[in-house]
Amino acid sequence: MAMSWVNEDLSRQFGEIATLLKLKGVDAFRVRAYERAAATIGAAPVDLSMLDEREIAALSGIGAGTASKIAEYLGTGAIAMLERLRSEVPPGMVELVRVPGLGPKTARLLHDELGIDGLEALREALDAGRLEGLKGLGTKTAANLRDAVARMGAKDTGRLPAADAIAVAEQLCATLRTVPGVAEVAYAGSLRRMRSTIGDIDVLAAATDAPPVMDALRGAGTTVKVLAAGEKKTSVLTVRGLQADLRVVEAEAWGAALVYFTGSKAHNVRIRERAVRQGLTLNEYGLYRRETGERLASRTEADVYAALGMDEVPPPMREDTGEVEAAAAGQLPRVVTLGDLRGDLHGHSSWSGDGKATLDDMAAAAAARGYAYWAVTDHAENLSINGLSREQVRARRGDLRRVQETVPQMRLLDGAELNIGIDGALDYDLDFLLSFEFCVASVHSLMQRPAAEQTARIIAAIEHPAVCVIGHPTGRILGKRPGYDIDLDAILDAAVETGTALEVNASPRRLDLSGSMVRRAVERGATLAISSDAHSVGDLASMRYGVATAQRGWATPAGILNCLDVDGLLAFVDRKRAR
Ligand code: DGT
Ligand code: CA
Ligand code: CA
Ligand code: ZN
Repeated sequence: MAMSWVNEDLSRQFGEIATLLKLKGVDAFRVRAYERAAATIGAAPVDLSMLDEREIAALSGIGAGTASKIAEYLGTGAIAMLERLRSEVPPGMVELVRVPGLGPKTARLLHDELGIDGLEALREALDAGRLEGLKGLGTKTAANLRDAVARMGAKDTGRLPAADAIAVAEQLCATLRTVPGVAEVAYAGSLRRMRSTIGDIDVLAAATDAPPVMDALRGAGTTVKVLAAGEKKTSVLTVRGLQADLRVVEAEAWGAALVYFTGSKAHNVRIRERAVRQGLTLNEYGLYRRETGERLASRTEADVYAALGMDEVPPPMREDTGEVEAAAAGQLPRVVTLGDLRGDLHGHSSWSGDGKATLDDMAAAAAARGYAYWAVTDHAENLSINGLSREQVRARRGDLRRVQETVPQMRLLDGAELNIGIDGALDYDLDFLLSFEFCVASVHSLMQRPAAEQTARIIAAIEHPAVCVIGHPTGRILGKRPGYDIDLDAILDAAVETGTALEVNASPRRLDLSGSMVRRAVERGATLAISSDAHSVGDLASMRYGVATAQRGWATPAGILNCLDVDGLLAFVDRKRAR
C-alpha cells in the first residue's frame, strides 16, 4: 500500500503535539496519549481521510479527543491546539530536543537557567563552558551533548530526509495522472536517484496541453503556497516545507526530459560531453545531429542512451562516479532490481510490541509479494520495551507453524532481531540462539560511544555463530540522528572473514547502509541483505528504496543474500554456524 500523506502528516502533527506538551512539562499520561495516536495513525492501514469521525474513533489507540482533532484537521487542514502550542513554546526548544540524548527536561533547564533558545545558542554555551556546574546537569551530560552537537554537523542545510519527500511526491504524481490529456507523470531529480536527503521535488509530466496540469499542481491537496507559475514551470511549497517544481513536456520529448531532470547535474555534464565528441547536441528536448539538426532520440530514456552508444544507466547510479565510462564501454554492472529479491530477512509482527500487524497478515502480505521466504525477526528479550521472552518465543513458534500452513508457497523463517550489548554480548544463551532459524543483530542502545568501542562491539556480534546479518549497521535516522562512529572497513573485513551479511535497511527513514557505504562493501566483497525492517504490512513495500540504495552502491544480485533461493540461504546460515 502506498503511504498516505494525510496519515503521515497527521502522525507528525500528533508527534509534535506530544513533544511540545513535554516541553511545557505537562504530565506524562497526557503526552503518552498523543504519542500513541501518532504511532497508530502512522501505521493505520487506510487513508484516514476516507473515514468518518466515528470510524476513526473506533481505531484502537485513538480516543475521542484525538478523533475530534483528526476530524478538525480533515475539515480545516490544521489542529488549533497544535497552532496554539507552537506559539507558546519557543521554537528553539524544539530544535534542542532534536539533539540526540537531549530530552525535554534538559531543554527546559537550558532554556530557563541559561536562556539557551536553540542549537546555535547551545553550541556557543558549550564552547564557552557555560554548562559546567549547571545544577541538574551532570558533567557527563555536558560532554555527551558536546559530541552530539558536533556530530549533528554544521547548520541545517535545508535538505529533508527522502522519507519526507516520497509521500508528497507520490501523492502529487497520483493527482496529476488524473488530469485529462496527461500521458506520463514521474518524479525526477534527487528523489528518483534515491539520494538519502532531498533538496526539492522535481515532477515531470508529458501532456498535450500544459495549463491544466499546472492548474492541478496549484490546486493539489499537498500544495500550501504557489511560489512561481510560468508557462514551462510551476513551483509550489508543499506540506513538508519542500518545494516542488513541475515541468510539462510534449510526449515526444519525454525520455530526453526525464534524463535531463533526473540528473545528476554531474552525470548530465558528462553525457553531454560524450554527445559533443560525437558531433551531437543533447538537451532536455532530445539528442540532435549538430550539422543537420535532425533529432535522433527523445521518446524514451532507453532511446537516448542507445543513441549515445551507452548502456542505459539506472537512475540511482547517475552520479558521475564512473558510470558514464562503464556504460560507454558496455560494462555497466547489472545491478540488483526488485525482481531479483527472493525474500525479506528482517520484519516484525505484533508478537513484539512495536509490530503493527499480526503474523498472519504480515506473512500473507509477504507471500503476496511472491517471496520464497520471509523471516519474522521480532525483538529479543534485552530490548526491555518490547522484546520477546523465551516463553513468548516458544509461543510464537506454535503460531508460526499454524501460519506456515496458510502460506504453503513461502517458507516462514523463525527469526529474531537480537540486541548487541555494549561488550558485544547478545540476548538469551547460545543454545537458545541456535534454536532460531535466522538472526539479525542490531545496536539499539548506547549509540554514542567512541569509534573503537563501537566497532569492537559490532565485530563481536559478527563473530557470533548465530548472527547472519548486522541490522542497520550505522544506526542513522535521517534528519534526526547521525550514524554511530564506526570503522566501516574493519567491520566489512570481519563480515567477509566470518561469512556474515550487512544489512541495507530499506526504511526511507534509515537507508542504512548508505549508497556510498554499499559501494565500499561491494568493493571489499562483503555480502549484503536488502531488508524492509517492516513493522506493518505497508512497510513491506519499502523494499524498493533499499534496492535503489543498493543500486547507488553498484550492488549486483551475486552479492546479495536475499537473491539466493531458500536452499542457498539456508546453506549460508549453516556455513556461518559451522565456523
Ligand atoms: P536536490 O534537489 O538538491 O536534492 O538535487 P537535484 O539533483 O534534484 O537537483 P535540482 O532539483 O537542482 O535539479 C534537478 C535536475 O535538473 C538535476 O539533477 C539535473 C538537472 N539540472 C539542473 N540544473 C542543471 C544545470 O545547470 N545543468 C544540467 N546539465 N542539468 C541541470
Ligand atoms: Ca530536486
Ligand atoms: Ca528542482
Ligand atoms: Zn527491526
